[in-house]
Amino acid sequence: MPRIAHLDMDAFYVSVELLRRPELRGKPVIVSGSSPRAVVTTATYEARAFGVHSAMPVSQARRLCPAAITVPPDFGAYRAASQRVWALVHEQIERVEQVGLDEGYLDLGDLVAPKAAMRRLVAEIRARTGLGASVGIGPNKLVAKIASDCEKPGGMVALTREQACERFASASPSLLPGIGPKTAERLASLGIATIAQLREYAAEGLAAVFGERQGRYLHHRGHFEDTGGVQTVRATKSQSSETTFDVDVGDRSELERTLERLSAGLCARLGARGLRGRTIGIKVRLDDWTTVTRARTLDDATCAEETVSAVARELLRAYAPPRPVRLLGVRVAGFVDPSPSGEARADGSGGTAHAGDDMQPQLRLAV
Ligand code: TTP
Ligand code: MG
Repeated sequence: MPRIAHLDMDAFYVSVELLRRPELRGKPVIVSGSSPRAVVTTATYEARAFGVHSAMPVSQARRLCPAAITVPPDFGAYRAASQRVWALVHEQIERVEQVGLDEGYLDLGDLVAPKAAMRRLVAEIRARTGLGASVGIGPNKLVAKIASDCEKPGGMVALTREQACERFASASPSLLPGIGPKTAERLASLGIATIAQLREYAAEGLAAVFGERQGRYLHHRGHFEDTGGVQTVRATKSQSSETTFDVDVGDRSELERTLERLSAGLCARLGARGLRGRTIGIKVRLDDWTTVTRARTLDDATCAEETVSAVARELLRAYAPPRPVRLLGVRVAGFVDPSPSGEARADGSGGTAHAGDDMQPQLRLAV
């Protein structure tokens, strides 16, 4: 009996843009920044028909679809639209785990007609916000997530675990969240190119190659098994801030100035949320995409800009990037007193914390 729904807004950022630019409806539109390295955050389905997709460099999108109209991102508008959408969801469903601005899991409990209820919810969202959504319903989060994606836009798909196994038997294992390109490659080298082959592969064989834990995880994924429930409280584990340079930077003092700027923004956000952490880290991506992280744990938790900035600088000096730097980030983790006044409500009253939500667009954009 299906009980969990995954709701994901259709072409979210660009659909929000179309609300105030109705003349662009039906046209290929992409939302992206303007730097030389900007990537597509999202595109209308009309642009996707040309092969344009999220995370693609804008230059490539232009080649594929010269007629595409580019709109700059407005994260404030996306956040506001997201809040309107999720307020509507909360009106109808008690247990909700919002995962990002545009997606989340809904615990349907013992609703008698879950699909009809979800149709009503999607219609309500469309009527009240003008935005479309797709919903997948399944016995667990994994099935629900895959189901919400498979008939976009406007999808409404309910599947049992067995139906999911059958429907996606010939799909690549990388369709499954949690199986990235590297894992997919290693699976392929074992002769596992489809989800059915993953399912049929002996669990011990996977454990021998991937280790006990990951082997078991992959085995379960292949069977569309997932034991994680809908989490209504998400603890903030870390906060970070990062930036991609328009041109790779080799100059140490410029890198250090950037760390200072990132630390200042990050600490302001931590302070506003009442968060203090003991672990301070940096992330450095070189021009050849080598990505290195370094962290240090202090005796006392902090959200002080001078401390975070100083530790970040020391970590950078100790690493001494051997090549020009493409991306630089600062992170604070190991919070001592998690969000006493923040959005995470520990009383189970159904509040969702949107830890890092406001970071997500920038992080994604920073690719
Ligand atoms: P998605 O739900 O992945 O994409 P989407 O809503 O645009 O399209 P659909 O769900 O119909 O396939 O992501 C939600 C938003 O997150 C998206 O509108 C823009 C942003 N985003 C990025 O900024 N970069 C990315 O690489 C991705 C995948 C999304
Ligand atoms: Mg979406």
